[in-house]
Amino acid sequence: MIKKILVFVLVIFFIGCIQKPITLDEIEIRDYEGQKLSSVEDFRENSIKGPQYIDKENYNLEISGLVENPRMYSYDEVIKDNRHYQQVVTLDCVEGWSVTIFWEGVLVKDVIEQADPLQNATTVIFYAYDGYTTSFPLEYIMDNEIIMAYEMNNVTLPPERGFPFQLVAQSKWGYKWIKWITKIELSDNPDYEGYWEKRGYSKTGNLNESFFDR
Ligand SMILES: Nc1nc2c(c(=O)[nH]1)N[C@H]1C(S)=C(S)[C@@H](COP(=O)(O)O)O[C@H]1N2
Ligand SMILES: [Mo]
Repeated sequence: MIKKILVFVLVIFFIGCIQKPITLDEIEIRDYEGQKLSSVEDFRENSIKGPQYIDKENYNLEISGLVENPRMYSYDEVIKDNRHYQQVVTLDCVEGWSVTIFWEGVLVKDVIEQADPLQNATTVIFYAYDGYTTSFPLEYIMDNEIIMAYEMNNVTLPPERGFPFQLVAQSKWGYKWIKWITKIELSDNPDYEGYWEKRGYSKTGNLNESFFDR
């Protein structure tokens, strides 16, 4: 009997020891399923106020506006409470450079749905730590698999690349790929204009269209 209990306790103990591996050194991957990737270093830093350094411990992501239950999430909550998605997507800047990266993130729609959007919400406005903003029709977020990335090429987003989250706005120009996201607001104003949109860039930001609309 004693022996059985001892074996039982030992088994439980060993199960407890089998945990997720701990990544010691984050090593960037440079190809994915045969496709060559760009490097985290290949970006040109041209953000409106330069790199932003966000402290993970004091960070909150706010979901507000036309929602039934406005929410605040910590960095860990965003990552732990949502399913993870990976995809290779190319970011094309209007300045003529591009980078192809293996992204990992959470679906924006999963994050928004927990706040229960109201019927009259038509628009999703993203805000960033540096004052940058951009917006999308709600359908773009809901009908596509749009992620907010926390890793690129298997490494945590560096501060320069938008830590904690950058929007992977597939099929949109780079200026729609907002970094350092702090707030997601649901709105009924389809005419909202973000930072570059106010300065004449197209509101849709579709890659297959010209980005300058006036
Ligand atoms: N918060 C914030 N996000 C931003 C920008 C910015 O200035 N501030 N620049 C945008 C532009 S114009 C591009 S091309 C991409 C480039 O990403 P990178 O700065 O990581 O290269 O970020 C976008 N996201
Ligand atoms: Mo850009």
